[in-house]
Amino acid sequence: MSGYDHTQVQEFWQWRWEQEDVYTLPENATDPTYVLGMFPYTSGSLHMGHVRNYAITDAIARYRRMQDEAVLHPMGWDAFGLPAENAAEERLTDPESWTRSCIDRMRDDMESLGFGYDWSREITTCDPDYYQWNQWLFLQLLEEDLVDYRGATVNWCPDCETSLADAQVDHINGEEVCWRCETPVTTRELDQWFFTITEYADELLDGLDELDGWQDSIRERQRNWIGRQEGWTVTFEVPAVGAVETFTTRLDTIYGATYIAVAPTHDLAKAAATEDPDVADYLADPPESSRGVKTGFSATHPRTGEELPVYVGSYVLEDVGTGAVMGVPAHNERDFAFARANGIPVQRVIEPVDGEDPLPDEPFTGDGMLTNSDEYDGLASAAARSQIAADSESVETSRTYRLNDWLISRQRYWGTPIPIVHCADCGAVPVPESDLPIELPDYEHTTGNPLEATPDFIETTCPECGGDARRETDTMDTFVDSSWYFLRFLSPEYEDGPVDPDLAREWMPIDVYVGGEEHAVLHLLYIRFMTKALADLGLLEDREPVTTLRGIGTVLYDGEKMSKTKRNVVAPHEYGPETTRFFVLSAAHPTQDFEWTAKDVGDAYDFQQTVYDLVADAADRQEWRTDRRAADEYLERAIDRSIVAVTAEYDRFRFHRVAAELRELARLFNRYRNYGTPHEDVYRRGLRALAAMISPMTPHLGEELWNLLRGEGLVVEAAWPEPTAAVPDYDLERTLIHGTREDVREIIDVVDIEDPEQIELVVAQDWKHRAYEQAREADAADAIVGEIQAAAEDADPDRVSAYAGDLEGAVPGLDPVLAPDTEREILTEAAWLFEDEFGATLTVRQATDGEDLAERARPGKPAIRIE
Ligand code: ANZ
Ligand code: ZN
Repeated sequence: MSGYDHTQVQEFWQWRWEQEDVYTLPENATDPTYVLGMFPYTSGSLHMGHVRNYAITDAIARYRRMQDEAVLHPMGWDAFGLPAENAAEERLTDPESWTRSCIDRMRDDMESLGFGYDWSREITTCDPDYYQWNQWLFLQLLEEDLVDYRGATVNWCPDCETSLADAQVDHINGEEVCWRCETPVTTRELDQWFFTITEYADELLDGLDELDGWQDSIRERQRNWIGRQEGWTVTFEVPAVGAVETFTTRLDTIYGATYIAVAPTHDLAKAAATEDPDVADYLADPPESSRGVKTGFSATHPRTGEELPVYVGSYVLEDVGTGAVMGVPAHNERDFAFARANGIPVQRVIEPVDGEDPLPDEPFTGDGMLTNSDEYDGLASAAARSQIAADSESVETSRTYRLNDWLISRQRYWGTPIPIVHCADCGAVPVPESDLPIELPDYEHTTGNPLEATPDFIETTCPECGGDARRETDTMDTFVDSSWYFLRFLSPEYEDGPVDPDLAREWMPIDVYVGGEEHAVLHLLYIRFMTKALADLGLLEDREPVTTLRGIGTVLYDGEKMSKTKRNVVAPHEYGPETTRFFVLSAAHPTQDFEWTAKDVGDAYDFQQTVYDLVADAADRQEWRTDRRAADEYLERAIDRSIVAVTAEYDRFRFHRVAAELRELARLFNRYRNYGTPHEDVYRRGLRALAAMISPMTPHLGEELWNLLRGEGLVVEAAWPEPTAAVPDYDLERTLIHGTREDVREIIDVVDIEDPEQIELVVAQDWKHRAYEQAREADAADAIVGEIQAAAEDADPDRVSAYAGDLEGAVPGLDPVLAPDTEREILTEAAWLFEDEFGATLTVRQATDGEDLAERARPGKPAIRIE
């Protein structure tokens, strides 16, 4: 028998798949199952995280195809982005050439791994054919008022020389750093383009409740990111200047407000700075500490009429609430620290109700009972909030969000040009649709934004007045490219819009979307936003893009994430592509992190060899049996049980459990063929089922096995195996067999039986089963004795009440068991396993009252005698 030659087998089957065109989804397919892995950023070659991600989607796609579903399983390239520019600078090439060579390498990697993609739908975001639709979408959103152009303080990475969205700022050791290069982030004031995603804040938040197919952890992170807070705005008049609006969630503390504080970028702060150099200094370099600066303004307390000092405080965030707060030092930690640092009085207005007095030196931040609050004294916090709101004209209920508008401007070359022209007379003018795409010019090696250094690109005429104008040099955040790419896969050639609306109606949403947990917030929020916006444009019907989402864990090496910078990368090919695939799938639940170990990879390799040997042996076999024996009945049922179990595990994406099931099945086959001459039909069916069930995880091996077994056609197109008989209680059957074999082993071991000859299994009497079922259905222990006695009235009352007493202690929580006949049948079929393992003959019978084994037999746990 020859060994399994991975390389040869892989090349051959890849060629066959291509020849048969098995992965191309016909354009007229009705409602295919859409399986998508987050498309890769084109950074070089595939890493282990990619392999894991795409092995999962590929297994799902193959499994669903064998379930007779049409499957859409495409792949493409997230090809724009800053690293391409950096790489181009380092290697003296240009971003496009570098990106294209990465794509070629990654596509080769994917093909050698045997991922079954419909390559006819391949998309690349740096193709003008693709990014023209970014520009088109920008114009549509602009028309819908979902685009804003405004001066804003932006996070700035001095190293990448570009602005960063909030979510691209990482926090390392309390410092804000760039997500790409970890350079500390500074700020800049720039005119910027935004998508006003905040318009959808409520829908983005509320919609999460309906997304049952998403992990709770991801939904929770989105909720926190959107950060909706219900509260009130309270307006304080500022004589001579106007008014200041503050946002609070604790209106009940209003009588404790002893000052007003505004963010350094607040209008009031700017106004104060023009008159007061101290304030101007403060704004120029706002401190990290609680130190504030007092302005000359005062604000009138809307309830007491008192004049409160107005401060500028860097702890007040410009983009939270209104960028201004009423300071209540007695009941808020940050306000307390600020009051301390700036000599502001503290006024207590809430008493704790549980009697515990707060320390005099600490704020009390809980709800309680009002004091020092005029007519509201004695009210509880919650009641006081609604009462004060109802009584005060200057108070409005209000919601605020942590979510900000999506800043899409990047001051870089390698991205989609924003289709805008700046005209001295007409302002920012959108480029007419007919002029799209605005293509990127050739790359210039410069510092800063290469587009600024390309006069041919910049100099243009105004679409409105025809005068001289300047092209916008900002390009779009690459998250714009990926916010709708899943739609382009439906109709990659469509020319009248980003997607054919008829196909979108039928094929969307994505049925299963799989990707790294690091995208739990940004990317997944942006695709949800874009879907809703496109629905409002009339292009889509669905308002959510993804039905079932799986975020996947990380592959670790020595406890650390495998990554290029850590130099602990194992290339997918080191152990052979299919072994790598099988290993990453069988190592852990998809959402779990797991450790790469050479031993586990070796096991994955060996298992493929084992399965191959089993099948090759059967293919060569001359001698078969045709009469059916108990062992064959057992095998038949065990195969059915495996099919049911494996199917359930695939449905839940638990590939590691599939692998465990298949290992067990292979062990059983091995035992069976060593036990005696196999029954041809039963054994061949089992091996074919094994080949089919392993093929979503190891497709090349699957084809090879299928071929050896003379299966019809290709396994990738074969039907998923079906059980011959229903096995609703397959797990009970297994528990019974495993448990009983375990018990026999233990007895032989404990009693130290040298050479067992006879094993007798005695199944519990019918009345015990009936009593057991009564007890199992009872939700409480009391009163079951009577019911049990009624259920077992044909049996000896003393025995019944003794058994009822036993059961009473175990209610509730009795495990389900098989009916006595089934129990006997299953054990009888398993007799050969006992004989094989223990070298003894096995008999199975039911207990009769009076014999001593009958006392010990329990439903699901036969009495055992060994001689
Ligand atoms: C008065 C007050 C009294 C507040 C009190 C709290 C407790 P949390 O605390 O997370 O629920 N706030 C509002 N806008 C802010 C801004 N731009 N920068 C910093 N802080 C701001 O968030 C709500 C509270 O955060 C608000 O309620 C406000 O302080 C503060 F005993 O108002 B509170
Ligand atoms: Zn003009």
